[in-house]
Amino acid sequence: MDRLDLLLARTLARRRLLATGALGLAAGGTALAQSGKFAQLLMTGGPEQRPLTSAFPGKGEMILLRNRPPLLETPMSVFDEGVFTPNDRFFVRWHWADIPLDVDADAFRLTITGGKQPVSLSLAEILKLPRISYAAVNQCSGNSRGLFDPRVPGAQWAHGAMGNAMWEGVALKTLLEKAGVDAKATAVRFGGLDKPLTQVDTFEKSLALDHAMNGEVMVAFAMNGEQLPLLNGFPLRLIVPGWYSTYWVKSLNHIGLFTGKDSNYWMAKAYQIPDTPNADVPPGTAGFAKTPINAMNARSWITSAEPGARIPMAASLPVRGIAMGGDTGVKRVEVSGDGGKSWRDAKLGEDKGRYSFRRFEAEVPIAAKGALTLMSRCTSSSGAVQPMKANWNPGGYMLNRVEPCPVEIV
Ligand SMILES: Nc1nc2c(c(=O)[nH]1)N[C@H]1C(S)=C(S)[C@@H](COP(=O)(O)O)O[C@H]1N2
Ligand SMILES: [Mo]
Repeated sequence: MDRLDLLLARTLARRRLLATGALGLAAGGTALAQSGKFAQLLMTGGPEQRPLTSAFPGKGEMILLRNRPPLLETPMSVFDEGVFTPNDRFFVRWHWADIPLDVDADAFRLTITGGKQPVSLSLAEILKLPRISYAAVNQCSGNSRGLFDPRVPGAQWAHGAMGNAMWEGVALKTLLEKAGVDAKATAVRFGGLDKPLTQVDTFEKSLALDHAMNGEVMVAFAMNGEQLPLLNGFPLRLIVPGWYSTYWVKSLNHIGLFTGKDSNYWMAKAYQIPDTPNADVPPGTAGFAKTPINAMNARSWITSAEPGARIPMAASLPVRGIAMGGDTGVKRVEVSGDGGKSWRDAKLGEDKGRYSFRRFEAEVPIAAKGALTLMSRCTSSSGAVQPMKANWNPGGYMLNRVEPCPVEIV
């Protein structure tokens, strides 16, 4: 057994343990719910809780959705601790089970084809190139899919399939210029070290040439000042700031310039959204015009209170959270303590750049004991406002409604 298999076997053993515990919970009492071994969730139709695991290499306590290929979600409490998501709590998502378990950093090469000359670069050579660095949110297209109503198939994430990091690497433009961009090229394809186990398309994504050459798209080797964790794409990954992380190809080892349309499954068939404002169609709609998913939308979450929290009565309640503008900055965050009837402006935290999370805080006055619903609403720098009503599409992409956080004042 290799290293990761051993670790995954431990995860499975632990999962069995948790399942036994869950039976205990059903039979008699709430002790286990307080043991900290489950994350509580707010999904129509459940599950109401999911097991937490610390068994994956380089990862602390994560919400376990699937062992292999791994789907690990960040608990919401992590986002309350700072504007950046620590590497060991950063979510993990792979499509195919044959993921890199070990990478020989000396033998590794990044190849670039389709340019004026083929290029093959070692990590040592890449580390000598001019560097760029910025903060950016990495968010799965299907983040919050488990909250779709009616429900849709796909990974049933709550809100933790996202994270914010300070990325450092080389501008893709610098690398493409090394290869020499042919006048005929119109797009750039990206592939990594992971492989499907059957005869299906490898996970590859592509970007239009002008997007790839914008000087911001990055081939990153560092995240929050450290090398990338293996599960987050060591040694190199693509960063496409402002766009969903399906484009952020991990363990990137091949870049290809090409002409024409990309017919790979992952561009032509998967990750298609309705070509409507905010990818929104009435539930059940079929046969609409589609387009590949692209830029993210504005979102915000209250992180200082979990849904269902019991909070002691006081004149006012301090509320904290995080917001993102999508592919632009955060202009404004408002907070409500009455389920969206009235709003007050929150104070914004330090601006870490347009692609970063931005923290916010506010004081919500409390009139009386009892149930109340906290909410936050982000307005992006380009004026987009989070909708009160959820957008819907059959892929479960781009949910960004104002999230209710029901609490009990006692
Ligand atoms: N090589 C490779 N890169 C990939 C994927 C993959 O399956 N293989 N999944 C993508 C998707 S859909 C997501 S959400 C992000 C997840 O990034 P993370 O695991 O670092 O959080 O990686 C993207 N890059
Ligand atoms: Mo994703």
